[in-house]
Amino acid sequence: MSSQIDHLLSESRRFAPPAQFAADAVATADLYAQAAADDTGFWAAQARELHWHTPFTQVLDWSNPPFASWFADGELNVAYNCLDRHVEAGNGERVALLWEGEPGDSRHVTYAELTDEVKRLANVLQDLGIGEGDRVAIYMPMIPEAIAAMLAVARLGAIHSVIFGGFSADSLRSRIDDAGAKLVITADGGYRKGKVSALKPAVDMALSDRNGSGVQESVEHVLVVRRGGNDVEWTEGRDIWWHDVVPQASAEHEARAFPAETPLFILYTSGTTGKPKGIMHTSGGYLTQAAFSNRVVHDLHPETDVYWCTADIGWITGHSYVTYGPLANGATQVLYEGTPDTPHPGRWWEIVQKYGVTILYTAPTAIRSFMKLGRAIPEQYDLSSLRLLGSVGEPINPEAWMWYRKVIGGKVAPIVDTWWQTETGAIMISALPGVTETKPGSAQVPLPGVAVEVVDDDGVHVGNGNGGLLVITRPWPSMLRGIWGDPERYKETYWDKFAAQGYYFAGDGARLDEDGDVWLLGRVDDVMNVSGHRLSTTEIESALVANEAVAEAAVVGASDETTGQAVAAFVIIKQSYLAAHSPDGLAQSLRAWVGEQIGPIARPRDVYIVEELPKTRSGKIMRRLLRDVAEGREVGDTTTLADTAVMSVISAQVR
Ligand code: 6R9
Repeated sequence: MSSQIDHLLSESRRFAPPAQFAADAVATADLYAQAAADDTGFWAAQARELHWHTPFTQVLDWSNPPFASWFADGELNVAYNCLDRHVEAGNGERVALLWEGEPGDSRHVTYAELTDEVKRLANVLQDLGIGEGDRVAIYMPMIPEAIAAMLAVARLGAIHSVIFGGFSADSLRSRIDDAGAKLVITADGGYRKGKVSALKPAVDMALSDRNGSGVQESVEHVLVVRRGGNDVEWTEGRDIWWHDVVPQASAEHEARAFPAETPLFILYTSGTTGKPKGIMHTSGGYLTQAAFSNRVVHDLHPETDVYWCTADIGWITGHSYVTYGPLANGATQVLYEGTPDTPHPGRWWEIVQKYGVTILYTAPTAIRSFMKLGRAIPEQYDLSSLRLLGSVGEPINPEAWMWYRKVIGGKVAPIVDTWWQTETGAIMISALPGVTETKPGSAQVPLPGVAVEVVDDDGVHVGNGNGGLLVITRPWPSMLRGIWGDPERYKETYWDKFAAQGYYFAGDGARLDEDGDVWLLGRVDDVMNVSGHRLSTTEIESALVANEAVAEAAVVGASDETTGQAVAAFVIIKQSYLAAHSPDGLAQSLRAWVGEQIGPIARPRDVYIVEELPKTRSGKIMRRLLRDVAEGREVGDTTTLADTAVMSVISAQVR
């Protein structure tokens, strides 16, 4: 690992932005100086780019750390900022969404049309009893109605919880329960990989009395968009078709002003324990930083750019850089429903060509899978419209970075490698295109107004040339305001480790190179990153152990050429099952089981059936040793194991 890092850190290639790009860039070098002189004043100026029904006079209140409030006496409406104000400014005819369905159907939705739809929907939601502070679960494919749903909830001062469409009924239920959602907005199904993938049945199952766990109680209604055309069951009185109520509703709806700290959404993310954390974000600070970062990092010129962020709205990237940032800025963006390789492997590049996409923001895992397929596929399309490329979700290796630049970016487009988290709400570390010389593999520098450090275990700054833990040393507007229903866990997870210094602990390892640029080294806890999606080892272990054949399980993230990390599971099978089933059959059925329990994304790449697991004397599983095995390496130091022979047994079994 360390020789690999040294190799990375000796990366000496630098890429200056093209002169014309720099001349026209949204970001300027003096942003750094302004923010350094007065960071709260800097954020206040960014916040004033939004429309405030009641202007704020307070900026940051950090008198009760780690609970921050920003712009607290100001009032705004998030949906008004994303919609009505663009229409009122005369930009109603500008296209907001260039939507492309997977089968090839398409729709263009202007700002005026989207505003109209959101107003109607807001009236419908209000009639269903949704108001300030109520929670609404959204479980939808990537269709314009999904964006409208988020904005209509926000318009009412209610709180959305978007649940990724790939999650199972169980995951859906636990998230609905934790938030106490009153309403679920879903679709019959959406297109994925060439066929309709049903969504409504998962909602039905989540709300039914399965396993004797009782009928789900908080949900009163399910609002269903027809998209897939698949057959669905119907619960009279509870279920409502969108097309039966939304088009008929009034398009008059006044956006009320809400205090800046009104909760906007909860988004569940994996933690180190099995139970997902409901990360909570509020309105004014979040929208300020999402919009600002989207402008300067993506060099967004809303009048001329065609922007495309490929993330699903089920992830934070979809919240900040599909829904809120771009719409607050009045951008025109592509929204694509399906998978990158359906119906053919050039699908994305066909979309770039069709719409003349100028800014593309995607994940390293996607870039690596295109790399594997070869440059001949993108080379069949005209990608010359692309002028800026972005990367998010995991470290991008220099090889993939260079391929992205050459093959997709025509050897000229700057690449921004953006580090941030569900918790940070917005991009925290990235080059500013047009200002920063970029460096393949490094996320580089904190954004203006953002303060990060790399520290050792005692919170002491390590200095250039050294590695340690990434921390954020000053509060920022889009920081999470807590974990839904669990303020103690919020403190414990993010603030206790460096309580003396008052630093936010991100959970990532990092190094500073000789120039002081930041290189991210991955999670230091038991969270995996598979294709840019965070998965907790513990959550998958719990799912495995819940299978009747399994005695014990340990899960690790093993490096994978395409997905960054892949799930590798080591399981001990109960004797009775071992006798009656083949190991291959067991491994297959456990992979499927995890897929059903959590979702296909969590399905292990490898399931190794073993007799024992490596444990320390205190009973902690040493996952680092299992990672060595899963990555085909020489097994490391085993001296702290209770039984030092166990690793040779495991290695022999795995081979
Ligand atoms: C936005 C998002 C957060 C974790 C984060 C880190 C990893 C994200 C990265 C990156 C290296 C980057 N991560 N961006 N690592 N370079 N540019 O992905 O949020 O799903 O909460 O994941 O992803 O490990 O801590 P989230």
